[in-house]
Amino acid sequence: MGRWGQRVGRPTPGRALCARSGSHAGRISLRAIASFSLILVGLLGSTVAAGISAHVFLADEATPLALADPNVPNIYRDVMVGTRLVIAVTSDMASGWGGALWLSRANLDTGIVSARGDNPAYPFFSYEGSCLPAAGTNALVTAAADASGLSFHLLSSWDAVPGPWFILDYQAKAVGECSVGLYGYAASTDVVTEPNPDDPGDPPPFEAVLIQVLSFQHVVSRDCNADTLVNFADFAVLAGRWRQTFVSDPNETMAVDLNGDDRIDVCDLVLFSDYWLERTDVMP
Ligand SMILES: [Ca+2]
Ligand SMILES: [Ca+2]
Repeated sequence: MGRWGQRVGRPTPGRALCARSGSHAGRISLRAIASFSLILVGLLGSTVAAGISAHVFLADEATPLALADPNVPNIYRDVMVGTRLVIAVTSDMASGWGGALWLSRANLDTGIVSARGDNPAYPFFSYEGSCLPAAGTNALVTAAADASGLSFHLLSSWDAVPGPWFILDYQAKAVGECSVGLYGYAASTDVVTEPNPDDPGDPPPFEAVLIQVLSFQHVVSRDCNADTLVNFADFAVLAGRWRQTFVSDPNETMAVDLNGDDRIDVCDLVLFSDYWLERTDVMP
């Protein structure tokens, strides 16, 4: 049992998605998942609820990711490429609920969400490790990937109680912005809308109400030796190229020319220092 009390241990980030969602996306269509979820939500008598929210933590699952501006919610401070975060979906309700976390195709270029611990023995495929006890005995998390993006469908059970319901992993893949939307399924007879392949952006390819958008900004990693910690070993790499000039690669995810001016100097040292002793993940 981890901090959040999930029933299945945390797999390697990204493993669950890579290993499972691709194969299951072919067997379980987005339409089927959304329709099934909406049917269950209808039976459970719940629709979009104000009491659902997503919260972002560092990989230790305990430290909240700081906001860029304390007065502006959901827009987080810059994180280094490679940083693993945790998204917890919590509720103050004691009822069934259905919704989804969704990344558009464009956002998948920079960030990735993955779920934990699938249970192939369960009657319906579910990432059981992402379902926390408060979500109830029959909570489900399923994934679907298509041309529009990546969806993780979340469904709490009739015996859900207030508390943390779902936990998923997030990782910064490349420099740039990434937004993750939290949606609640809408109560409608027009249960599913077809995605528009010419418009990979909003809205998502299912009928839903937007609850929250988590906005991440990824910057070049200062962890030059990729041991998840920014410390003297990384400083030594920067110092070893001090005052050198060269042509920087703007696509490089670990570089010492942090401001991209083709020169290593005090400007890069200042940017390096911003992440001194920070980690991109928990201890390996
Ligand atoms: Ca390092
Ligand atoms: Ca520079």
